[in-house]
Amino acid sequence: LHRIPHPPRRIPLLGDIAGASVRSPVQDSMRIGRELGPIFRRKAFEKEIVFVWGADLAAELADESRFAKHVGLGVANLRPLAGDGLFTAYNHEPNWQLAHDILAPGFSRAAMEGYHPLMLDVARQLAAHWDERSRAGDDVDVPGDMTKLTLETIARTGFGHDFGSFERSRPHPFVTAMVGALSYAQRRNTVPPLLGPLLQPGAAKRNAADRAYLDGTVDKVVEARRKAGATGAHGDLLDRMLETAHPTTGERLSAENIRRQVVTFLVAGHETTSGALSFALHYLSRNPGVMARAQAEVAEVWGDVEEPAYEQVARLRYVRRVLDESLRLWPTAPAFAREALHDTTLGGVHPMNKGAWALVLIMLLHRDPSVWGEDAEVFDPDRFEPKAVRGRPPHVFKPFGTGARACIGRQFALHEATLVLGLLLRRYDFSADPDYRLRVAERLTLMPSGLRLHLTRRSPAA
Ligand code: MNH
Repeated sequence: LHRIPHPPRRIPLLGDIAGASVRSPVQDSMRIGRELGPIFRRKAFEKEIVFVWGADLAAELADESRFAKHVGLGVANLRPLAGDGLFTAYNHEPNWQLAHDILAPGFSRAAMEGYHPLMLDVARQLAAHWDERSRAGDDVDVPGDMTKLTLETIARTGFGHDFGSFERSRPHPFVTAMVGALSYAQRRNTVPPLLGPLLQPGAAKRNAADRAYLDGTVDKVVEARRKAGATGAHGDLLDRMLETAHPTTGERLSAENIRRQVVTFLVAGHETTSGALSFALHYLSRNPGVMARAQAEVAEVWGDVEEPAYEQVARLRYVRRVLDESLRLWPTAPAFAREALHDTTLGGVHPMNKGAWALVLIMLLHRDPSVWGEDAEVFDPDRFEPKAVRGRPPHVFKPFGTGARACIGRQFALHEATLVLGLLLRRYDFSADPDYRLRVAERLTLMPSGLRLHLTRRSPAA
């Protein structure tokens, strides 16, 4: 460990807490990591974490023959809520493979085509809401509305449930409880359990209430489907969870595991996509040239059809690059942890015992100048032109994690987000308040805060 640099002012017992905030651990680490280099460590109280962001070291950690997902920190802190659900399961827990095999077909191309009409419905609901705002001359609350959209999308496509988000002026209580649970899990990374009650009295009790609310919602969703008869006719994620046996072993998910999967998918299935859409809209509003190119592409690919077909979304290559570039600068799930499968040496110099782990800071990996150039901080979707992508080494763009435990919802998120951006780009020009400075809120995930945009309706034929 002594080879790995840490911040210079280390305080006995407290660790590297000078200038650190429990509200922005990722952005603090990014600042510190830039100073200390591609591998560094930070200590909060008794807990020390090794961070990695250099492209070479991160590529080594992506080697599945040497490393695997580590369930630690924020992911482990979500275990009381998400248990052995897909995201929080330990690699060795049998329910991971079982649920993965049962649910993977729910993310096939055929499944996406099936979700497409429902995704379009939700996107149209957002457009109706934004039309109303723009007619009234009001700005729109981007993260708030993107969260309404993505929550409705996963709830309706996956579970046949309508939260009625667009009929509310305030966030749905499900979202409030989820943000509470995520923030609590994040705080527990830095504040030791014994100090928690002193620093934040009542937090544990509020967290128990948030969890109870989330569980209660899940139970109602499952109960409604059981009553309606889960005949497999919906063909959605909930039908798969309730009705489908493992293709080879015939085994099924238990009722308790289904609860954990439903809450996992309702949370993982919307929060990060909402952030990705919000950052993309931020960059579009700041880069009129990019916006114009994206609008021209939508006009070319969609023509004047009111309802884009499934394939017409996949063909929005430039819009997709806008999304990729937004996820490069602000990967909304900003870190993942990797543990050694056996004793090994990282980068030829850092010995790791079996089970030792490190956290990959995706945001800094995505800004490593040795890969992305000296202008790595600049937003430029052309970095994702096929030729440019081929010129880069593998494992340098990891917004969806890596290996067997990478994101199962990647295609779902990309299809949904591309569809929505296409629809919005066709309908509006976006402009930002010139005084707005991007601020990023952290709650395990990243979300621009206070982002509002002004909309100008484009002529419908455009
Ligand atoms: Mn998603 C795992 C990022 C959208 C469901 N997701 C991961 C991981 C990252 C990630 C990173 C790996 C975490 C780790 O190694 O510990 N996910 C994203 C991002 C978006 C996203 C940036 C949107 C943009 N995720 C979605 C959507 C769904 C989803 C949409 C569901 C519909 N993600 C999951 C699940 C896992 C996961 C489930 C856990 C997979 C596994 O371990 O088998």
